[in-house]
Amino acid sequence: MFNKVLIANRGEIALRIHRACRDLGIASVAAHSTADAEAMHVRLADESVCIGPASAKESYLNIPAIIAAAEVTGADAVHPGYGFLSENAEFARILEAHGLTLIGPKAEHIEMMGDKATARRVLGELGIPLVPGSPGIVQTLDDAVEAADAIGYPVLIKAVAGGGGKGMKVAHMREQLETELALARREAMENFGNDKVYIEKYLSGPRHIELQIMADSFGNVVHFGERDCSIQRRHQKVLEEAPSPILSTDERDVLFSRSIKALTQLGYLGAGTLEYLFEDGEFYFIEMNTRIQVEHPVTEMVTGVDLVCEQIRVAAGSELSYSQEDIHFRGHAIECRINAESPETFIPTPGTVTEYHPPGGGGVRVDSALYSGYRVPPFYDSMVGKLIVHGATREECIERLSGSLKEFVIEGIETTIPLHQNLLQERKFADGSYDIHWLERLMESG
Ligand code: MV4
Repeated sequence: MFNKVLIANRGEIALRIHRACRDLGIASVAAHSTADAEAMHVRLADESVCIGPASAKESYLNIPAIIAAAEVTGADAVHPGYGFLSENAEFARILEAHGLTLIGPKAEHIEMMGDKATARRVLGELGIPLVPGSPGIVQTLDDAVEAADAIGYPVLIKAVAGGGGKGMKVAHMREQLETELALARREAMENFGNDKVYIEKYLSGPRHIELQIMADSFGNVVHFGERDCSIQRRHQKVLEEAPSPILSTDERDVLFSRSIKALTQLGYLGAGTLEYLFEDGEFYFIEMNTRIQVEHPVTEMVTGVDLVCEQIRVAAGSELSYSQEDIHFRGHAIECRINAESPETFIPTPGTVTEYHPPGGGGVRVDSALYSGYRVPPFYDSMVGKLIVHGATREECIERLSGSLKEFVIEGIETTIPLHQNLLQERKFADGSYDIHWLERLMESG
């Protein structure tokens, strides 16, 4: 096992990683920016090193500074959390060249899944169901027309380097293809410095259902069930739940066994998430994430497994602590992402938290690095906490969640807590019949 882990992240996930290290008897090092000198995880970590100024580019994305921090503190491994360098294959290779272990997948798999067209091809070849689409990237307008005619309109043009919906354009008919192709390419170039695109059949009202998996270096791959992440706005997830309220056991079993088989054949290592769209009773793979995700706690609540501890164990070369038969699913969990934003306009609201009182009680978990007197800096993502609630049934979970939101006091800054309170009152949420566009349309109409 590692002696010391460097945490190359901030906020609630940095604190989450610190706690996992503490539970495993591993010392932690907080590598932080000047803006985060007063952060909770910096206070709690065994050591801390300032790696640069507030700008993420010069701190949390500064590879030489992070390597230097690991070397001067004698860390054996680096946990990148989510975002920042967590899916950067070059970072993975540089760590290895310095004799440091990345708590994450192999560089080759980070790279493979970072190219969405390659991920699609490889997982398709391994028997994962795909959305009908172009065989690979589309080079010319003729290629695009040919692919779109074969699969039928509407089609979606996607950037291979994509994510977050950038460089994604719908074409409803052949006449729109040239314009939308050019727009998608330009947006992809501006955002990712790569204008390669591919084409898929556009699904009009799917659910976003993802599968949590974990693999060790002995060839064992297990799954921890699915999360339904369909409640989103502008490609930002708002609320996630496990299990999905709409899946049958049969639909689950087929998907899970195929996913495990594919990742076993791939020789995958560490935590991973297979993202699927689900429409009319069918699953279609879209992307694979090679990191621990924001919403991992809902899976932890229904399985009782500490996924970050498992991630650290397998990175250190230990065997997974669970075989598939040891993983049991109990009840229902929902996570509400709490952002320092106006609940109406979603404009970020950094500033000082004057009063902080998190909810508690059985089945209630709060992952947040906030405290009374903490100043939320304006430089980073606006998510300041997650409220995760478990119940024996979905109904019990929603009741408990509603009470916990009422209990939650964050004063001095506006947060999205009222948005969640309103969301829970909606009939479409209560009956679980929403799709990925539902929240956005609700907010436009209201
Ligand atoms: C799709 C789709 C419909 N059809 N692919 C959006 C971001 C990227 N990760 C994948 N995305 C989508 N891919 C096909 N073939 C609709 C979306 C999509 C979406 C997916 C998941 C969660 C929220 C979404 C919001 C808008 C569009």
